[in-house]
Amino acid sequence: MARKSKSTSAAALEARVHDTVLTRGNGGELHQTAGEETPVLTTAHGVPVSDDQNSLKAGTRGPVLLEDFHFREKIFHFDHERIPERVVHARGYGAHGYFEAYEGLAKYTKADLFQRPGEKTPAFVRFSTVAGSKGSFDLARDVRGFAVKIYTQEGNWDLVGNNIPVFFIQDAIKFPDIIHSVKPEPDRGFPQAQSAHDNFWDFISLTPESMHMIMWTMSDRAIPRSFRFMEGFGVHTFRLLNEEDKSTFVKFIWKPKQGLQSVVWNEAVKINGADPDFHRRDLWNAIQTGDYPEWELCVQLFDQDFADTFDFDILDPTKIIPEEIIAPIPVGRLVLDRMPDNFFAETEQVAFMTQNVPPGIDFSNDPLLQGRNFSYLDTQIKRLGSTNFTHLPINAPKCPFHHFQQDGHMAQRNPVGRANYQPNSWDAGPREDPKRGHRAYPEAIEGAKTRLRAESFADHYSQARQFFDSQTVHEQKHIAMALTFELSKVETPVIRERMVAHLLNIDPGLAETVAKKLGMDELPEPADAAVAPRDDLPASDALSIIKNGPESFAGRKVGILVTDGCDAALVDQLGAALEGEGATFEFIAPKIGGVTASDGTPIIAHHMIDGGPSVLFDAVAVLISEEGADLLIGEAAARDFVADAFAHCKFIAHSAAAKPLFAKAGILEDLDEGVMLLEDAATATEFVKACRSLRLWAREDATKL
Ligand code: HDE
Repeated sequence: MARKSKSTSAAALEARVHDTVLTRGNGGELHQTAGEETPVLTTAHGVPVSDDQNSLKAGTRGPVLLEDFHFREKIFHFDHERIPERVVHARGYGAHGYFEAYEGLAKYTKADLFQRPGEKTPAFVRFSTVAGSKGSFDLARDVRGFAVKIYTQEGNWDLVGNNIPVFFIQDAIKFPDIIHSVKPEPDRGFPQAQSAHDNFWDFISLTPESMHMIMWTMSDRAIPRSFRFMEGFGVHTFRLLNEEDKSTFVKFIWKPKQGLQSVVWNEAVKINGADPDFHRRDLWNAIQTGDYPEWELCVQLFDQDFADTFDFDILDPTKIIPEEIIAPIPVGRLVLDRMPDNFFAETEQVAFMTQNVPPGIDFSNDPLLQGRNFSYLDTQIKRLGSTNFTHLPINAPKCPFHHFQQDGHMAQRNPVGRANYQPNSWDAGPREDPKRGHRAYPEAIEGAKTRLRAESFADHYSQARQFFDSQTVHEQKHIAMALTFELSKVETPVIRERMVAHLLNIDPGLAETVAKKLGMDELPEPADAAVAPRDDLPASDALSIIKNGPESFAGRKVGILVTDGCDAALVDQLGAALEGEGATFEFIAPKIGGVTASDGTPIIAHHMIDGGPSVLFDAVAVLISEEGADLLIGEAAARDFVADAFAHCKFIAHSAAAKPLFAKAGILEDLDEGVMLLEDAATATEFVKACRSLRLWAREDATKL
């Protein structure tokens, strides 16, 4: 005899219309059928559905009938759920918030959002990696996208930036090439989300203009600890226009109130395995717990006279203007305080476009920016499938808007009335406003039509060297290690050599270290330089992450390893000290069921040890009992927990009983002032204070390159 699945038992079906009935499903989970409170399941056309567990068949064991319109519609829609992922920046994570202007910028720009200090304008931000597919891991070595949409009262302003202020190429015509080179190689379909392969380094080694950007992507900027701890840059020079149409050049920078912080490469590799969603989980947790991340929008303002005297071309997107030359001025703040209700509807369907600028903001002739202004519109049609992507709530302006664009796939707003053109005789519909409308800066342009690159774009090494010179010793070491790692994955020796030839123009010491680590017998000749690299550009502190860390440990997270019998008072004292600082903590225990502390209180674990490795935390505490230590010394994950925290230069608090675990993990002999014994509230506070510097970098000195 045929059996019905349990969830569609006769009782449940009978109760469907009037009662809410809970029945046990096949997996033992609770299923709910519709009652007075619960809405009735319908088809997309609104027809109520009687059974969503079984398809319509001829006989209980017979074939499924084509007539089953509910089944067909459900599968049809499912088959079409995916849209093309973004060709770049496919993996991203977004949040809502607001922008609040400070005083001061109104004299430079008539842009509406800067006119009323203190007023809040809604905003949506999407952070992303560039190279990886949508399902790739968060901690790839990569540039991070930092795209901001501000829904101003004069239209949407999209500042589609990155966490690095320069770019690989000077002309948009090279964009498909650089991206093809970094994406999986076309014959083999790998590697995913990585630049460490021949094609990428082949292209880079043949493209000297990339060298400045390469210094940034090989630095720890490309492995941020959190989206919350990175800067954002508009990259290009833009223009501001005031009421008199006076133009001021501007570069935009987002500075995180939380300070800068990155991970180290060995940590990144492990985080990708332990939690591929590390960055999105971090943003989700911070916003859900009310710890809203905040950035200040800063502007570097300058005029044509400065542009004419600046050592580099302000239209060249491979150059920065050091903050020591033009100080960034804070002109507003961005706060992220709400996660989207639905990832697809908002984060996936949001369409950022560089060409979305309100009156008062205008473009410069940066050839990368000009190319982007075409690409971003074009790509939305491919991705979102219709010219009407502006009808989606996440993309629609929040100010009144009127135009005669009509029809097309999935149009949701259609013109009413007779007039759908202008001028018309019906005195109907919107008209342009020469004063209020967006006007381009009337720059006088003349010149021969050519495909030449300006000579002022020719210096490819000086700022790369300046960036390297501006790093701390430890950061310089990380750059050398990153280059060595990446080039070690390159199988073609000549590509490695070409790269070392470029490095010789940036920093001979760096070139020698990398060549030695790669096992090259001799150094190549330095690469031909179109313009001799300068060595007189002063170091800029703003370029270092370590010099721009946080002032407190707020917003950071400690992993506390506990076992049965752990000292309850110590756990409480550490918890209180962390909360006092605005930091959070999670418990890691041998079993997910948790442990019982010395005073008999239960501690609920967030992770078991394999699920909560120390790489997921900014600092760790090992507050275990003697019996706990006996148990943990036999566990590889527990030994890794402390060995990794130590190797990654993290601060480690511990109970006296933790020593045998340190011994087994091979770090007992090397313990330093960053490994701190917790005895009471005072030592807990000392530990949290020490954590403010995030890492004890001196520990790294023991690691020889
Ligand atoms: Fe993009 N870029 N890009 N890009 N870009 C895209 O647009 C492009 C560049 C950036 O979270 C695409 O909607 C060209 C620089 C971000 O949705 C596409 C060039 C900077 C995002 C595109 C550049 C960026 C994108 C793919 C060279 C930093 C993600 C999907 C001229 C200033 C936005 C999309 C989001 C996305 C083109 C270079 C930032 C194909 C042609 C420089 C943050 O239109």
